[in-house]
Amino acid sequence: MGDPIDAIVEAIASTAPEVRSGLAGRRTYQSGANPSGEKQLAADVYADELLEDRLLEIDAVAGYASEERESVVHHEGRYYVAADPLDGSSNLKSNNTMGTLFGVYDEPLPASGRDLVASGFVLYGPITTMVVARDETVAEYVLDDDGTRRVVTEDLTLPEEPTVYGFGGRVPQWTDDFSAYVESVETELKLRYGGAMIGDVNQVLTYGGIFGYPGLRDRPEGKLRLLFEGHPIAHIVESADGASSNGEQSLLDCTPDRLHERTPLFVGDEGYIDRLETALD
Ligand code: AFP
Repeated sequence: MGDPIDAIVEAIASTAPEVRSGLAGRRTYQSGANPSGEKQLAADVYADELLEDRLLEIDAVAGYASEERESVVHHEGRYYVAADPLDGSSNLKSNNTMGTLFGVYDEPLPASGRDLVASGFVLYGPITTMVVARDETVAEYVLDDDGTRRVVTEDLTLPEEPTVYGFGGRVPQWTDDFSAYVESVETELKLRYGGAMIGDVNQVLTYGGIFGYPGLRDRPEGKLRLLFEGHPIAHIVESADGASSNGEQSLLDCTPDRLHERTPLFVGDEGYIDRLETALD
């Protein structure tokens, strides 16, 4: 039997051409909402069902959970996959970047970030790329239309010189401490915020810097989901010699009580993350 984690990564890579070709006809909202109360695009549900089908075909997959469904679908196996099938799907209407984000856990869900054995994302930009983190190494691939994965960077690490930043949430909703921190950052770095975390974090992986979605005045828990967004993106950035935080500690040291639990989320250059934690202390 081949490497089960590689089989999981390959299954996700192989859905990419079908997801991409299925987007144009699925830009309308379905009735109903996901467990976080957000409207679901037809594309969200389509990508979710495709991932479920492909992943549950793999013997080693013991469970599949996603941002678009209430609970874990259980199966015989060892690894649990948690996914955000279409991160940034509200960008589909305006034809901007989106992606698929996933984490592979070695424990039943919800689990700690330290139980991740692999993570990654597929980025639907001008081209389709895939980033995979495993064994403290991050690799970047280009995905061809037939789903073939070609490695372009074998050991991706954050550039030493940070150049970009991006923070979510409306400015009046930022706490005073966070606003003061951003005032210092914006004098040093260039703004890059596109509304899809995967696209914005790929800016940070490529040019160095920091991305975050803070806790807000009326929503101290923030917007993004710890299991489906926080853990995998933290695992990728920390494996690329960067850092992550919920404002106090690494996101990988956080264990959600509920599947769809939200968290403040920050990833990027270690120096900027340290300064953030000091500012919010
Ligand atoms: P959607 O998947 O609903 O488009 O949300 C995208 C996202 O989860 C994350 O990718 C973005 O960083 C963030 O939300 C954007 O939130 P704002 O629309 O509040 O900027």
